[in-house]
Amino acid sequence: MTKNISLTRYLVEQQRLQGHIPSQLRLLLEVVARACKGISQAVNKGALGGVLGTAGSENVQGEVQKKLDIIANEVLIEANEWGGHLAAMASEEMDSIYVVPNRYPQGEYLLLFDPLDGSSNIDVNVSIGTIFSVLKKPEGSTAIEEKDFLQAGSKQVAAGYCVYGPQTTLVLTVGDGVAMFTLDREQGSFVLTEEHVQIPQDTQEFAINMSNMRHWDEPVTRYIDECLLGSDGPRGKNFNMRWIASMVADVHRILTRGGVFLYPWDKREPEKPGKLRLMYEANPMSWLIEQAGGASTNGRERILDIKPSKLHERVSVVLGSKNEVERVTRFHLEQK
Ligand code: AHM
Ligand code: MG
Repeated sequence: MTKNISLTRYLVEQQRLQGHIPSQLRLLLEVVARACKGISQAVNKGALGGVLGTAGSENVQGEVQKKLDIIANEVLIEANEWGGHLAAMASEEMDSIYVVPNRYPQGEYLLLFDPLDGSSNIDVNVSIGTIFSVLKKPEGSTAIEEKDFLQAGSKQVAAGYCVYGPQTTLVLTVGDGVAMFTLDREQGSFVLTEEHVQIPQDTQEFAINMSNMRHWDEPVTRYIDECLLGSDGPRGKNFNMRWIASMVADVHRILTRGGVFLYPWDKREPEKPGKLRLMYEANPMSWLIEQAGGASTNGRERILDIKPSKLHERVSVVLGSKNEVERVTRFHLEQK
């Protein structure tokens, strides 16, 4: 374990030594981390804090909002709007973008987040998280509009998530590998616990919601069928399966010990490209995975190359250990 390096020190040193974290971005990341600490506290209180259950409203995607979805969204907005580092924010839980009010200075960055990912796990005390992505405001853009957010994931300048599990862990990339920080509750600060995270290229573990099997497309069925045949089949090895139904927790496991995660397009809603959101979930997670030596595609192309056409765009996701992602992608490209 690395010796007592706080997130603040890590960011200062990255700024000083590597020169790729401008001051505004450093402030932004510190503020996001502080907001995550606040969300972590609310999550930990659970029933004692009156934060469980539904809020009686729906988000733009027609999903029932939980109280914690709304609390986490408010915590992130309130923490970030006044610091002068942001021009605007976008959230999975808000219909349209949130431009920083005139009473505060406008910064150079755009922040996107899924404030509380894995909402179905809130009430059952299973890991959930916050996912975030940072883009630069386009040059010369003054009055920020939704179209300013529609940049490919390869343009991200920072991305990460915070998982609220047995430990609260913040995972971050600014384009120079992946670092993990564990929340020290006594100190109240995030401490560096893992640097230069790398995912093994091969794995024997897949994550997919098997209850959707009858709706899958042929390449996905082909891949999972092969895994299920185990050492008797073409893979010549046995596979294990995990599905937490919190993308943050599933991705965290993959960053920790490898694996492949799939939330593919399926025939339940053929007009939608997938369930997960490109800009709040797939882009930040794809960049983290690539930075750790893994791969991420929508089955056919690299997710980070997709140019979004709308803020709440959905996407099919295959990410994790490189050789497995390449295999699933090849199966899609071979599809007749
Ligand atoms: P949410 O952002 O509304 O919580 O939904 C996203 C979550 C992901 O975290 C997870 O991978 C997936 O939905 C689980 O979906 P399902 O319940 O269909 O298995
Ligand atoms: Mg989510």
